[in-house]
Amino acid sequence: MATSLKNLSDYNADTISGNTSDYRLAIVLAEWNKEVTFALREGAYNTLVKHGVKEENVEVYYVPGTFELTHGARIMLESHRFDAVIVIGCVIQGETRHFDFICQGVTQGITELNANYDVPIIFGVLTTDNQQQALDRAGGKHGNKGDEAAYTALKMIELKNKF
Ligand code: DLZ
Repeated sequence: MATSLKNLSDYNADTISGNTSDYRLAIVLAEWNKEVTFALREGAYNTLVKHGVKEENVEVYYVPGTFELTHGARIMLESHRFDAVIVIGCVIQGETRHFDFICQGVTQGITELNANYDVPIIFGVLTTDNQQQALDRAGGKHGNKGDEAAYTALKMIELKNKF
C-alpha cells in the first residue's frame, strides 16, 4: 500500500495562517471502538489548541457509533455555532457485511452534508481490517488521523474566510 511506510500526520504547520483564536469547532465522536476514537479525539483537540484555537472554543459531543455521525454533525450544523465540524469514528471489518453498510452510510451522509451546508465537515473516520491497523493510525506508527482532521478543518475554515 502506498501509505504503509508514511507517517500520515506529516503536514506543513506553516501553511496555517488564519486568526485561529476566533475559530469555533465541534468534534463529534463515536463511542464504538473508543480505545481508537478517544485517541483520535486527543490528536484532533491537541492539534487545534497547538495552532491557536481556544480550548473553550472546541466542543466535543458523543454518539453511539459511526453510523450516527451524520446526524450528530447535522445537529452541529443546525446550531449555527461552529466554523467547522470534525467527525471521528472507527469502523473495523468484522465477519458480516455491516462494515460495508456503515462505511457507505457515513461516507454518503457526510458527503451530502458537505454539499448542502455552508460549514465544512471533516471526515476523521478510520475504516480498517483490524484493530492494530486502527491503533497504528491513532497515535501509533502511522501518526494520528485526528491531527490530520484538525489541520484539514483549519485549512477549510481559512479557505471559507477568504470569500
Ligand atoms: C453495529 C456496529 C458494528 C458491527 N461495528 C461498528 C464499528 O466497527 N464501528 C462503529 O463505529 N460502529 C459500529 N457499529 C455500530 C453502528 O455504527 C451504529 O451505532 C448501530 O448500527 C446503530 O445505528
